[in-house]
Formats: sequence, C-alpha cells, structure tokens
Amino acid sequence: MVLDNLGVSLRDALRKIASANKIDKAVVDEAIREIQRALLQADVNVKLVMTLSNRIKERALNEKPPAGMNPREHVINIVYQELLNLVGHGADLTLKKQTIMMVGLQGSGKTTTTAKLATYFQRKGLRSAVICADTFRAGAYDQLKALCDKQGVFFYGEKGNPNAPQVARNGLEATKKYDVRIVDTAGRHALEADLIQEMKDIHTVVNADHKLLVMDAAIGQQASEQARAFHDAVNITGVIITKLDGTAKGGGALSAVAETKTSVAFIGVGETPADLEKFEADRFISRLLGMGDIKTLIEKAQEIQTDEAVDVDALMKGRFTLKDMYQQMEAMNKLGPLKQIMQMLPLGGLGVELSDSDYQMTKDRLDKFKVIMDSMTEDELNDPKMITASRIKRISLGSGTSSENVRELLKAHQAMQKAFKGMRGGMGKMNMKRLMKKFGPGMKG
Ligand SMILES: Nc1nc2c(ncn2[C@@H]2O[C@H](COP(=O)(O)OP(=O)(O)O)[C@@H](O)[C@H]2O)c(=O)[nH]1
Ligand SMILES: [Mg+2]
Repeated sequence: MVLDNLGVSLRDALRKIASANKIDKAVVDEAIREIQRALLQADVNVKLVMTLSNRIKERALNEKPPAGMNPREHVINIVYQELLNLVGHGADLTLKKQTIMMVGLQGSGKTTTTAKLATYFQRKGLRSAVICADTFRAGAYDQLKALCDKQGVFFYGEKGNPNAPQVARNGLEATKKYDVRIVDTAGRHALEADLIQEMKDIHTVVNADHKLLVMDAAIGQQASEQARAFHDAVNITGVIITKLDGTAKGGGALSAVAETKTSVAFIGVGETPADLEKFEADRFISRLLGMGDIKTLIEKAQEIQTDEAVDVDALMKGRFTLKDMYQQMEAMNKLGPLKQIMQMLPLGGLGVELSDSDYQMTKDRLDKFKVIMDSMTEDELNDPKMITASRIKRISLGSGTSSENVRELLKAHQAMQKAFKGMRGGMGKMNMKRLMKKFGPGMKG
C-alpha cells in the first residue's frame, strides 16, 4: 500500500472523531491538527494544507449534518470529501485511438512509464506503439527498445538523429495504423530553457491528445513549481506519479496536481511493466483512510439479502444472544471469511482483536453449534450467562457432544459479543451500516 504513514495518521485522527462523545470545537481542532501534521509529513504543500484544514473546520462547525447523518459521520464525511477534493478526480484516459506525449524531468520515470502505459493499453486490447523522441540521453533508445521488445510493443526510434521533433514526426508517420501511440521525450536535470523549447517543438509536431507529466513521488515541495512550468509549456492533461511504492512523501506531487488543476491519471508502484495503477480518486482516498473494500462488502451483503436476510444492523447491535450469534455466523459463513470482513470495515475494524479460532466459521463448526443450541432452553439461548457447569454437562449429553464443545460455543459467543460491543463503542453511537454505505468508494462528494 502506498503512503502507509499518511494513512495510519489520518486513520488515527478519524478514529478520534468517531469515538468522541460530542463533536465540538475542541474535538474538531484536535482532529484538524492531526490531519495537518499527517499531510505536512507527507509533503503536501503548506498552503494547500491550510486551505484544506480551514475548510474542514468551517464546514464541521457550521454545516448541519444532512438528514440521516449524525454529527460524527458528518465530520468524517467532510474530511473524506475535502481529501478527495485535494487529489481531484482522476484523469480518464479512455480506451480509444489516441496519441500521448510524455514529459517530465530526467529520472522521473518517463521511459519506464511509457512502456508501462503501452503495455496497459495493449492488455486492454488496443494496439500500442512507442516512439523514442529522447535524442538527448545516449542510452535512451536502447532502454526503451528493450522494454518494448520484452512487452511485444512496436518501437520506433532513430539512433543517431539528434533532431527530436523530426524523429517524432517520422515516428508518427510510421505508426499510423496503431491505436495508441506514445511519444517518450527527453528530460534534463532541471527545468532548462532548451528543454522547454524542445518540448514545445515536439508538442507542435505531435499535437497529442494527452500530454502526461511524469513526476517522481519523492519530489516533495518542488513539485508545484515544476508542474506549473510544464503546464505552461505544453498544457498538461494529466499527471502520472511514479515511485509511490518507495516514498512517504507523495503528498508533494499530489498537491502539485491540485495546484495546476490537472489530475492524476496513473500511479507507478514499481519497476515492472505491470506496476501501473489507474488512479481513481475515491478509491485512493478510501484506501488511504482504511475504508478499502467496504463497497465490495456491502455489495456482497446485498446479494445475500435478496435470498436470506443478513442484517448488518443486527450484526453491529450490542445485545447479542446465542441465536443472534448463530444467525450471524451463518450469514458470515456466506459472506466469506470473517477475518476478511473485519478488515474491510471502516478504520480497519477499529482494532478489535479476535483470535484466529474465533474467525473460523467452518460449516462443521456451525453444524455442531446448531446441535448444541437445539439442546438448550429458550432462556439459555437468550441469556447464555445463566448456563452453569451442570447445565453444560446436561446440554452436551443431550446433544451428543462434549462439555468441551459446549464451552467452545459459549466462549465464541463471548468473544464475538465483546468484539461487536467494542466496535460499537469505538464508533460512538454511529450507525455502522449507514456509515458503510456512505463510505463506499462509490460515494461522490
Ligand atoms: N520503484 C519504482 N521505480 C520506478 C518507477 N518508475 C520508474 N522507476 C525507476 O526510476 C528510474 C528512472 O526511470 P526512467 O524511466 O529511466 O526515467 P526517465 O529519465 O524519466 O525516462 C529507473 O530505474 C526506473 O526503474 C516506479 O513506479 N517505482
Ligand atoms: Mg527516459
């Protein structure tokens, strides 16, 4: 996962909001301080951090929660929305015939990303071709050709021709029949005037549908200045942030995107051609905040709800009889491994600890539990605490199981009851189901 540290700190801040008794200025201020610290550490631009925190504060203290949302959910929702605003919506490179020009400083990852992109489109069923218009760096031609050959991507280059715009023009001519044509260009060590001029010249020749700025995630605070310069020169239509796998500082590049009002199209998360992810802002932020796969969970729950009632509300309810437990276990057995589900819950399940055996809801185990429960009285099912040692013996005899088995059932019940109470406590009085719905990655501001 990229930007782990940022995620952990943001989740901490949200957890505090979630468990606050009451949302007041002190709670909001403290949460905002933590969010600020987290963002600054990730190198998000100071000005943007200030704007973002002022907006969160202003909205959290003045905006009334919409109907059906409690104040805690409301504030968490605001934080989510403002973070989403910060990274902007992903630039969509649709799957169609197009030309793409890559720009960026030397070492930012242009050439690697060119090959990654070509592979990406090729895997989606489009024919990709790559043109090497980096005539500046000696090894550029060989590097890109090797990458393309390995991926079965058509490569065009002219070794020895120093005229980059001319190579680009010839390359476009030679690759007419390809769907996606990607032009790799040279970068220099810094933003030099001649680099900018050459880029503009290639830009004029290529007249690309997309001009993608490739930026190293580790660039930090200089990102904004750079992004602006490239934007002024060729009118960037999207950004690719590379090396997000290796840095905690990706916030700089992310803020540059916000500042130039462009958007992130892809992120690079490794050196191989497969290490390219399409950037989807809501998914990215959800993941960062640990709200990862909630949507999947809800969809799954809804699927099951159509044939058999699985009540997520009941799952989160504090009172928890043996019958409830059985029903929930049955339901969760269908949803998939409990462990996975707990991890999909907002804020990483709020640190509720269940042992591995508590997670195992195998069919055999459920069947045994069912037999045992059939030998219990109604009162015992509703209030398992009343079950004494002598009753345990009798229940095991009546069900043809062992006292051990009965104790195991009671222990599992206690653990789950405690876990669900803990979750409820941790979330304050928040309605988990509603929260899960709201924070599904499909949510739009
Ligand atoms: N870890 C990691 N390394 C990357 C990524 N993208 C590029 N690199 C590495 O960064 C270095 C420079 O990349 P290159 O494509 O040659 O940059 P260019 O000068 O802009 O063309 C190479 O060693 C790449 O393997 C990425 O997303 N993650
Ligand atoms: Mg290169």
